[in-house]
Amino acid sequence: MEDCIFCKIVNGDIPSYKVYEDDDVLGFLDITQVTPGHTLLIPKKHVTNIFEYDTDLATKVFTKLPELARAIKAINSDIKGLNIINNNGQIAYQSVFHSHIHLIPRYSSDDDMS
Ligand code: DGP
Repeated sequence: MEDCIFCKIVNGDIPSYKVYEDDDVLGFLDITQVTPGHTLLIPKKHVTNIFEYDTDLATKVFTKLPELARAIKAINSDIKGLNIINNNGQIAYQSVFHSHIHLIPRYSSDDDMS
């Protein structure tokens, strides 16, 4: 897709800090960093959101989550948890219309429940 920011990242036309890559997916740091290590996992193939996935693509993308989650957690012993968020459609707060999954590490310092 010509005007898609994430397609440009996949193609190397826009720089990104890559944390994971294989033939089907790319993981890179989110530009806004809700917490340090906030990562986006995307299919390299342009699909707008979950409504355009077929089973094969869903398998290729979503099965990578546990491995990527563990890799992010292993970076820093202060990471105690992880939010996984996937917004689909403008009404659901999707702002970039190339499907992406947020992995947001949660640190001991995030704990306001004590
Ligand atoms: P969402 O609201 O779920 O569609 O999240 C889109 C995310 O994409 C948002 O957290 C910021 C991130 N983002 C937007 N443009 C860029 C960019 O050019 N580079 C990177 N690394 N992230 C981007």
